[in-house]
Amino acid sequence: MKDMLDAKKIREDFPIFKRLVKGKPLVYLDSTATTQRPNAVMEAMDDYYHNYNANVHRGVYTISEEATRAYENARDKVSRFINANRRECVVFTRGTTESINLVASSWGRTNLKPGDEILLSVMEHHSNLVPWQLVAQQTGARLRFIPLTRDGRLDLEKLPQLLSAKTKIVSLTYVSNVLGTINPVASIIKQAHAVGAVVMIDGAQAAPHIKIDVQAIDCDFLAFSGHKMLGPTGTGVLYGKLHLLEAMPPYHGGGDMIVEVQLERSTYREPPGKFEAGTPNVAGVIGLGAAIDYLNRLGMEAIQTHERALVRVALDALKGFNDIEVYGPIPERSGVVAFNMKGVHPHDVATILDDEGIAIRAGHHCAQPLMHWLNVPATNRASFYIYNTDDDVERLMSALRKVQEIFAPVPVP
Ligand code: 7TS
Repeated sequence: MKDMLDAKKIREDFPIFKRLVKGKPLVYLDSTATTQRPNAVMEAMDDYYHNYNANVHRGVYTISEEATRAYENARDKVSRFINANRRECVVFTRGTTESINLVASSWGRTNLKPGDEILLSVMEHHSNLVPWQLVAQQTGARLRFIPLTRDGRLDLEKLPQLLSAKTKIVSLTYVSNVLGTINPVASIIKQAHAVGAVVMIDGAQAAPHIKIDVQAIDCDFLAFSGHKMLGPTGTGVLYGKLHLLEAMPPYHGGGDMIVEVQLERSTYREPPGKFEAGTPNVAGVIGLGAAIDYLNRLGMEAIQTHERALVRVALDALKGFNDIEVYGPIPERSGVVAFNMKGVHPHDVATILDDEGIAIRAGHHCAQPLMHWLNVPATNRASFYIYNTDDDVERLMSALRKVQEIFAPVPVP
């Protein structure tokens, strides 16, 4: 059945759930940082290393051809996964961070000049802020920011004032890694295109959780990471519209990205080869292809339904705590719940939860400007994915009750 996930059965595909942490079964609630990996992904990588390990795009011998085919086959899988119109629009990178840096450096340094504006938002992850700060310093372009509403959405009433002929690029997250907000990117992209701006979407928290259709939303660039969607670390994707990729200079120089090299100058391959200098993460990309197969078997709609159900249960249960504040829109959000317990530092909460075998993240979640906006130094964050169950939510809640007991004020005699 494609519309319901059987999380208990899914867990059998993930060897990590066999282990104990502090003598208790692991409750993993930090998939926003990185997901766990199913056997199918590790087996696909093992198969490459065991049976056809060779470099790609260069050998004329059998195993190199097999490796090249598997690597390029993964590009087809990614391309279909996001509904790209051409496989050449898919560039393999090390992750979202590298994909955004690639666009900021290559597109940004070529197209931005003093007086131009780069529009971001207050809810961005550092990896969609710092690369633009760097390129703004280098080009003289100015950074502007979409503010947030009180419940943690983009304040889109301000968008018309922020967009103008000066806006050259808008770069926004599809889904917030802290608030869980799912931004209405298609409509924002339409408005940005109307003033002639190019739009980059940070899809790190979208690709694992919701169906992305790059043609439907009409983004110019999209970045995401393999390790947040069951794939290996060190893998990622940059999707770009072909005419933009063709016009951009290479980001890294080296082997495999050239047509001809002379001592003083070189000519480059067409995209995506132009952006994939050096030996790529062949095993990782093959693993990412296997991760996409796994997600497709489950179905992205079923994944989103499952996460929404878990989040609803978690939000309802948290209402029972009068000392817990939850951040972000309620109820529609992706599988993330950030919260604080009054008077208890998030690191203390996370440490006590760890004693119960429960992994949540505590900190600023690489979103310090968002923390300033929330007026907190840090939050706790539980995030849910395909392998989480109602039991996990229940264990989280009983561990939070334990935190309450530990931090309960001592009665004055
Ligand atoms: N953008 C968003 C929205 C993210 O959530 C993250 C990582 C990144 C970009 C960077 O991805 P990377 O794979 O290149 O590192 N987010 C988190 C997080 O929330 N906790 O740890 C990493």
